[in-house]
Amino acid sequence: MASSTTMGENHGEIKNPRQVVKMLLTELQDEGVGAKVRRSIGRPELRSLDPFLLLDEFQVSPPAGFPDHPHRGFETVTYMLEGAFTHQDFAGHKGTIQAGDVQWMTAGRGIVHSEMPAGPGVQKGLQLWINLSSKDKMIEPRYQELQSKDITEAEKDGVFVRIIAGEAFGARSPVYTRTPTLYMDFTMQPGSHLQLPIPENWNSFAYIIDGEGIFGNEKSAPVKSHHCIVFGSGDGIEVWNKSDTALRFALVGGQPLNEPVLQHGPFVMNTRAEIRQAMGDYYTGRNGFERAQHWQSDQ
Ligand code: FJE
Ligand code: FE
Repeated sequence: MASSTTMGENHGEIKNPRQVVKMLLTELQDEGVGAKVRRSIGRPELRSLDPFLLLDEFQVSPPAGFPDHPHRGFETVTYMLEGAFTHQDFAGHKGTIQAGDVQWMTAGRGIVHSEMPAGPGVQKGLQLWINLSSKDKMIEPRYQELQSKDITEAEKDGVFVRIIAGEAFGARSPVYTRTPTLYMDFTMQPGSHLQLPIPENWNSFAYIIDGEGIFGNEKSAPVKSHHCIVFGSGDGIEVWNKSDTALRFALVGGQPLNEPVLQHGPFVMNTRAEIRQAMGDYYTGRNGFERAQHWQSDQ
């Protein structure tokens, strides 16, 4: 084994690159109150990609936003691309995330919050929903918040990466992923080539933010912005930027939970009985939703 590698980790050599098995172009749809999102994971053609439930690229100008709403049974990861968003929750947790910042929110047994643009004009970002395993669905809520300056970055041969979760080019994110997940923001310069290992049994997808790239097979057609591509099985991914502008994309991978997924809007549980319980708990203020009844955000 090469001396620069960590024991047990594959740091580059891809023997069986994952191929693109699905591709879809996202379209703007209405969500929240007056907000617009481009949904990839979570739409009818791609209900979920275990453990992922949803990926929205959101673009929101005041007064639109996502006013007071609950979550139970999963995590939301908000990554700002442009502008800023303010959130407030029913336990008094507040904050504003700016371009490049990440809020990793483990809703667990229950969060009620608002997510609203923090300034005038269009505010943009990505929101990913990651399912929690049955044993973690009712844990205490938790936040992991990273400012842009605290996000691990690495660079290799014209490929720049911001590591939101997991490991790339020997660098690692400090984020704890309860459901094992990798989440990268890659920028590839023209002419660059990327190989990145992803554990064999994980599901993975990419969402193109800017530019165009060739994924999986060097001879395939380039994929442009606002497309989501799902990778098949293999030990990693290969990407080429053969265009004359930078390519930016989010890469997400995760270990499937292989459990039943019952979703009712913002409640994601394993059985219908647990969904009924979540709705009842929210309306009656129990089992983690105690503060829900008398709380209202001030935005
Ligand atoms: C939600 C409707 C919603 N995508 N992207 C129903 F709008 C939401 C929701 C969001 C959301 C929030 C942000 Cl900041 C970004 C989003 C949907 O808040 F959770 C349900 N259930
Ligand atoms: Fe939310």
